[in-house]
Amino acid sequence: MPVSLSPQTPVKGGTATHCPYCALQCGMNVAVDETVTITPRHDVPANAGGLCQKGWTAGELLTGERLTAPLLRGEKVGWDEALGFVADRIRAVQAEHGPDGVAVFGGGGLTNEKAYQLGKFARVVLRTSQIDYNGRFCMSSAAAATNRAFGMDRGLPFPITDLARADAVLIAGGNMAETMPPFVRHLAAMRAAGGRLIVIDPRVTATARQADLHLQPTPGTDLALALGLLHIVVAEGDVDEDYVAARTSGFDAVRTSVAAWWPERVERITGVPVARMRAAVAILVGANRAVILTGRGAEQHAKGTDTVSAFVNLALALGLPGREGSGYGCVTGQGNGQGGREHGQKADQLPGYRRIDDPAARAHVAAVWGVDPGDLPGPGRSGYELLDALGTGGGPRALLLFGSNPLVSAPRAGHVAERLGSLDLLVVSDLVLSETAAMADVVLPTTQWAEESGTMTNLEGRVLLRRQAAAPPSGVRSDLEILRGLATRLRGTAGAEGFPTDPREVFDELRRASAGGTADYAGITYERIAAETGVFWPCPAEDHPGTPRPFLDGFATPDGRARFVPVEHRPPEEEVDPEYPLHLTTGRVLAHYQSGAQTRRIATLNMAAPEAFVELHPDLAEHLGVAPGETLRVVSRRGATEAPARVNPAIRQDTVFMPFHWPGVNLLTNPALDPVSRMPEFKVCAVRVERAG
Ligand SMILES: Nc1nc2c(c(=O)[nH]1)N[C@H]1C(S)=C(S)[C@@H](COP(=O)(O)OP(=O)(O)OC[C@H]3O[C@@H](n4cnc5c(=O)[nH]c(N)nc54)[C@H](O)[C@@H]3O)O[C@H]1N2
Ligand SMILES: Nc1nc2c(c(=O)[nH]1)N[C@H]1C(S)=C(S)[C@@H](COP(=O)(O)OP(=O)(O)OC[C@H]3O[C@@H](n4cnc5c(=O)[nH]c(N)nc54)[C@H](O)[C@@H]3O)O[C@H]1N2
Ligand code: SF4
Ligand SMILES: [Mo]
Repeated sequence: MPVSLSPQTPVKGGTATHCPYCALQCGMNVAVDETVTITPRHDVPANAGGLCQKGWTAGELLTGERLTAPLLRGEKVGWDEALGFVADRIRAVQAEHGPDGVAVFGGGGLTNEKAYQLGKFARVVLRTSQIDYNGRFCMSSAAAATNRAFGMDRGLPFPITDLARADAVLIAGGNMAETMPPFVRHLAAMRAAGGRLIVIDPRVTATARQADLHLQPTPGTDLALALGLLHIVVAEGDVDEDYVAARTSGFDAVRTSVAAWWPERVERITGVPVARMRAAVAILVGANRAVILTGRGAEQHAKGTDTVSAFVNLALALGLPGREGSGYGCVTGQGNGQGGREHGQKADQLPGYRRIDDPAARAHVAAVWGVDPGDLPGPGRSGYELLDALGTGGGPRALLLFGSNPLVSAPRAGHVAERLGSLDLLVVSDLVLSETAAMADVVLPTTQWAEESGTMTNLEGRVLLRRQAAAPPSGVRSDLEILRGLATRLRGTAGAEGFPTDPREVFDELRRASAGGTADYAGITYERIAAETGVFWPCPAEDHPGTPRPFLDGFATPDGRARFVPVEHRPPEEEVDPEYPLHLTTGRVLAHYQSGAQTRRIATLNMAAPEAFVELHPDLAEHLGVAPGETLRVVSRRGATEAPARVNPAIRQDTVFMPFHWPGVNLLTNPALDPVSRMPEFKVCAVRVERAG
């Protein structure tokens, strides 16, 4: 039976769909008449009847402030004029600078269909290698480390409901109580059944407060901590030798490399007492089933990939990955952070998680696209390197941006603003006039979330159907329509044929393009997703059940064994010194999402969290002579920003924390990049804090 995607479908309580925001992709019903009513779905295991504040208020996105006409240098124009202008300028830039003169930047919030089409548009219509996306700032370190260990990057390689069955869960650098509140239900169920939670975070977060054991390291020292935990496991004879022998390779080098990381040395680097490290190991070793998770706190560092490898090594030594109820997982962040990193908006990637430098992958995808493999460009620059190159000598002169607000969210944002400002052409497709859209030559107003249909792959690797629940306002077009409009103007009607606007048609092509790849969606259909409440990839055929736990029988490496990777600790790129004596770390609060472009326009959320703040310890506040609420100036080598003080004993004395949902904090952050993943060091840089004025 065909699945209805129409907003008119009379579904009791509204249309069954999913949240516009994070990777939990909570199921919700959206009912639209004069008002929008949102109720949680109970049939989606990730949230099972729960929603957070952002989900409950998401209806305001549909009724609130919104772009409804294209803007050309700030003036409202018709679509024909806007798209014609963009196409003319693209032609002119490429005539002068070649195909790579035009770049594309995407986002992990885009549906699979959009992410796929954006990658295809870049390679087939623009023929540019210069495409990357904001997932580079998000999941790239975890992805790089799990690819090298398991041969596959599927955030959680098990259903989220497995957490409730664990005897122990360790979370390194994740604050789910604020970033994915319904996630905590699974942890609470685990604890209610006697399981224990360990949290590693420099702050006593809402999540850490629910933990049985909290380790509070100096920012940027998780790698040493993970090496120290593995040292203890080895020293105590607690390595699962049978598992290591049967299912892994490379342990000897790791065993040798952790020998030097005795606990007292690790305590000196991390500030975590030896007794707490031993307690953490005792909980993990004593557990029948255990799960180790990492979040951005451990990953967003210039050594994020090695840090994740160190936690994966720990999980492997304990025999966890590929065992039912146990494992290692990275907690994906953006709504389609998982699917968005599989289908080709990444600089080195083709659909199905294929590598763009692999001749077989190029041949397969080129055949689906009806082009010559030799015409596909090679790998381009990574996210920050792309932004950094804009408008420079050999860099792109034009940028098309879909689904990101880098003026607020990119590191060293002052420099990024300069680079964006030096372009010959900046085009932004968005629903709202984000800070980045406000500086664009052309703004294209697009449909959002509940106004269109498409698939999203949640943090479990479960492909979901986000159904249209409302009619879009007149004047806006979907990203798929925008891409077709540009393809028509740049390649003629024949060239635009490969750019349909019906998401289902795009998905059917994505299935073929991904077939045989790591992220194989060939057997997934809209009908199956609807009937089965999501299908786990890989799913190579329509009669294949999907793969909730891909590593049970073997890992996705050539020999089926997981690979230990020896790694060494190194300090953050920027260490504190007398001039910049404090660590700045950054992250999220419950009420706002990312750069805040969407949530700062929602009244209820603004009331809950009206402005940025600087969280600092009472002792530090006293030392600086700062009163709660007083405006502080925070200065790094790259910039300065001001925000009120929030004095809180829940943070280390040597560290201050700021959320990045408002412009400001990223003026300070360090764009030092991880050598493998090209992830910027969002989570630690050196600052000084002064009283403003
Ligand atoms: N409310 C809300 N929820 C969101 C989002 C949002 O913007 N707002 N965004 C979504 C997205 S895209 C993502 S990626 C996820 C992110 O989800 P999380 O990873 O949970 O979020 P963060 O707040 O960035 O970082 C988590 C924690 O890392 C800690 N931390 C900082 N430095 C370090 C360090 O050096 N080591 C360790 N161990 N911890 C450190 C911080 O104190 C923070 O509590 O959230 C998703 N959900
Ligand atoms: N200091 C610091 N900086 C960080 C982080 C941190 O922890 N600390 N975290 C990083 C992380 S993990 C992430 S994921 C990034 C996220 O940061 P951004 O990439 O800026 O993400 P958003 O704010 O979600 O921006 C999405 C934009 O796309 C628009 N949009 C939403 N849906 C669609 C759509 O379907 N089509 C189009 N065309 N537009 C759409 C929204 O309105 C919004 O303007 O920030 C990173 N920056
Ligand atoms: S936890 Fe994430 S998906 Fe669920 S309601 Fe909140 S923002 Fe939406
Ligand atoms: Mo993210």
